[in-house]
Amino acid sequence: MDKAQAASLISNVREVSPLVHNITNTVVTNFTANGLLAAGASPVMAYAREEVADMAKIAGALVLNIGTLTNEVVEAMLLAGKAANEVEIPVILDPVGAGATPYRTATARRILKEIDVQYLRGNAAEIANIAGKKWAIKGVDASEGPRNRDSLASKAAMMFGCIVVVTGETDTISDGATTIHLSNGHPILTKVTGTGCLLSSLLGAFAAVEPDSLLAAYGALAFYGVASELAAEQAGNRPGSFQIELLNQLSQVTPTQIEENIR
Ligand code: ATP
Ligand code: TZP
Ligand code: MG
Ligand code: MG
Repeated sequence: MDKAQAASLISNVREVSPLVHNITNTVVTNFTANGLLAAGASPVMAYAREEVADMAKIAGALVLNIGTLTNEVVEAMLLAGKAANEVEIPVILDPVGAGATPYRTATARRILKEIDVQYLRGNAAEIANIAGKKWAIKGVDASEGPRNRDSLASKAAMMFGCIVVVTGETDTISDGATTIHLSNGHPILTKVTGTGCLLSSLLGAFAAVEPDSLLAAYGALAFYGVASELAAEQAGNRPGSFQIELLNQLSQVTPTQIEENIR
């Protein structure tokens, strides 16, 4: 993967300012909107069955996040997803808490079956549970295991016909044939809720401006990982300060800083 090309994608996001339609959870709505704005994208949250198809059709990407599901939200996601597929914009699924309850697992699988999803982004336990493997999950937080994330990501990618992004201390991106790793980021990301959800929405912004799916994912993860490292440096071991500083760094980090720090 070309590091300079991946690092330059944030400039496209800032220039194009793609509209990202999010149907997300009630915990992270405000943080996600602020994170997208900081990165230069244009966020909208729209949930009503009466409008989701129309909104998806004018967006550059659609992000579906199952963090606080209800049946009404599931219906809205399916309507929006079908509209997004019609106009061929990328659909990102964040299967928050899949495996914690049968409802979450079944809903994630249903969306993958009924909608053409371009990216599935979650922690290892969420991806494993959707793919039919038992992997402990505590609510929405992954429990780390020694198991093979490469094989998990590539098998899930083949199973669902999409790009799978498994995040954690190391991030793994796979389309089933090619598997890429990044080790940017900082442990303090796990101390602020919604940092995974925001990453999924940023993936939408990058996919909206870059048709090469693997490159868009690599660019989004590098951007987020490097920005979070800079934010952690500024904030010290203080999650409250980190949350604010992450927004600052998402708006400030340059392609050169990203390229020099991709790991
Ligand atoms: P979880 O609920 O398990 O925290 P999540 O949906 O919040 O999952 P994460 O896996 O935490 O998503 O990923 C969000 C971001 O945090 C990614 O950029 C990832 O690289 C980073 N990250 C997560 N854990 C670590 C860690 N231990 N060290 C460095 N970066 C991390
Ligand atoms: N509960 C339901 S959704 C949610 C919580 C705590 C937010 C999860 O955010 P993330 O980004 O997966 O940590
Ligand atoms: Mg996290
Ligand atoms: Mg998550």
